[in-house]
Amino acid sequence: MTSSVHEEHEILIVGAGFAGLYQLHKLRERGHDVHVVESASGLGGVWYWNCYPGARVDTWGPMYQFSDEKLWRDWNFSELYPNWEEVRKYFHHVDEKLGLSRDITFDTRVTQATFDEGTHRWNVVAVNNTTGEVRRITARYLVLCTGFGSKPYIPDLPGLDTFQGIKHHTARWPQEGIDLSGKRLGVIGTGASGVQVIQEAAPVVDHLTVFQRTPMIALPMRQRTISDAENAADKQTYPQRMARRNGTFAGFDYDFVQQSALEVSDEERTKILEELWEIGGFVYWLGNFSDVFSNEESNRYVYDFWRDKTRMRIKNKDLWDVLAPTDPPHPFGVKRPSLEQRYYEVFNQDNVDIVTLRSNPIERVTPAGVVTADGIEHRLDVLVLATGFDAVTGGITAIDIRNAAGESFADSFKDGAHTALGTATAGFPNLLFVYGPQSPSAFCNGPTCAEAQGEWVVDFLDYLRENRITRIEPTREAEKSWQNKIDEITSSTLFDRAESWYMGANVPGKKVQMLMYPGGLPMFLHEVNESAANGYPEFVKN
Ligand code: N01
Repeated sequence: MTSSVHEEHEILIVGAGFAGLYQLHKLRERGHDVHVVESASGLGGVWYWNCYPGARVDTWGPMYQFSDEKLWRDWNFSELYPNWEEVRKYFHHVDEKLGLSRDITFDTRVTQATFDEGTHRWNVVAVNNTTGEVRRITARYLVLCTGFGSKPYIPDLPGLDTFQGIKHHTARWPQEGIDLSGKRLGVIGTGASGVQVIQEAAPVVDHLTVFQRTPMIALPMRQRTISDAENAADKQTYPQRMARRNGTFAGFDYDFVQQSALEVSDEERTKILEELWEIGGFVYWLGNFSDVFSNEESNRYVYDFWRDKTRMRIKNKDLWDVLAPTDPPHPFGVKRPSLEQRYYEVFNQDNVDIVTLRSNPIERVTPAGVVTADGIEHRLDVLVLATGFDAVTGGITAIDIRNAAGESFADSFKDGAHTALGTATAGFPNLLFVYGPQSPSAFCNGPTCAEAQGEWVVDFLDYLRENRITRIEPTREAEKSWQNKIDEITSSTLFDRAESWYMGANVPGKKVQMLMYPGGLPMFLHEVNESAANGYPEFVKN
């Protein structure tokens, strides 16, 4: 019989990524009784799970950190865009400085949470992944920091289970790694994960088959190593750059060009695009013209520039329309671009094939490989499912959360996510999210949002303690008002013109809706801070 442990805490956090760790540290600092449950064996959230070959950060390292000088002063990333191993070391460094692990239960998944109206507390069940030991934890508040990419999406491909080779989703890659050298590799999916696996594996495999449904608009990363001396000099700029993060749309140390692409002459536009391109990284996306996401004509200029630059790298002209089509597959940047180092050169290799699934879909997976509609069996030793996530909501709805009436949280999200201020859902008291649905989450640099929204949640929990409030729940009106704001902003953009995970459109049957708050971090902070200043009127408090 599996043993069972009972614990009681004031606040229980689920997830030990940037968001959960910030909550733990700040709440502990302010004297709250707080504990974290994490399904992985270590810190880092996505950086624990995503250890596939080539996994690395798409944000430059100096800004992909907590802003506390105590943490960055003696931490150096060795590359501008650190790989997953170095990010894990960073979390280890944070843990050494702050002693976070002592309040975290690892290897344990929260499976159930039921609210008790008698005690105004959650009764939580968490199960150890290996021993099956059950922990029963009661907590006044449940703070879900499950991230936007914690539930992998695996398409329902006929025969997938029959494959006899090695098969993994990128976010469930074995911790011990897989030697891909000399293997026949197939990769389904060309999102950020697919691009990274493809460019990393192509030089070592015997043969690579890329199964592409939609071409990725991948941008040059311009990776480079950073010496300790350069890091030291760069740190002079950290305080000012860190401080800037909360004032920019996506929580970076740069923002959009404050001009429309249509306001400038052709020469000036090309010059600006060229400059952004040379800087590299997401600057060409989130530092581009101010109307890149709202004006189709501006967006097209940005796309065409990318297309022409990219085509120059692809030797086989037959692949131009496959990888960098004449007309955009969707407006530029409304599906998340990825950063690449040698992605397009991969397709100049003789041992690499690309299958275009829109014209030649996968019919079935066999024990030996993948059969496409043209009848060809692509024989494989390793099949990588780089097929993404039930993003933003999947990590939350995977937990069996019930209110006192027995209503399920997952059911309440069936017709779409609904929150007040991207922080809580009506019908489910004392439940808060950080970096979750209808917050800036995936539109924002992770550490920035973990701190900015996280600070607001910590202040809110302080307020509740000071005012001896034991139960809070947002009103339906507050949810409607938040939804209206999201809809209004979304309708002024091009985001609904792509079948993206931003819109929940990548998972069959999932409600199509904008899953993030799309107004940018400063506008979001303005909204939530106004609520705080007015005593959180979106919530009923008892
Ligand atoms: O997932 P995705 P991801 N048949 O959903 C294809 C973050 N991230 O793991 O575009 C065939 O973007 C799908 O095709 P289509 C980052 O925010 C960050 O790559 O839907 N193909 C697509 O090509 C990122 O955006 C980092 O037509 C199918 C791919 O699978 C987010 O995580 C690194 C299919 C899925 O792409 C998700 O990225 C990695 C099917 N049935 C990830 N179903 C860094 O910052 C799906 N696809 C380092």
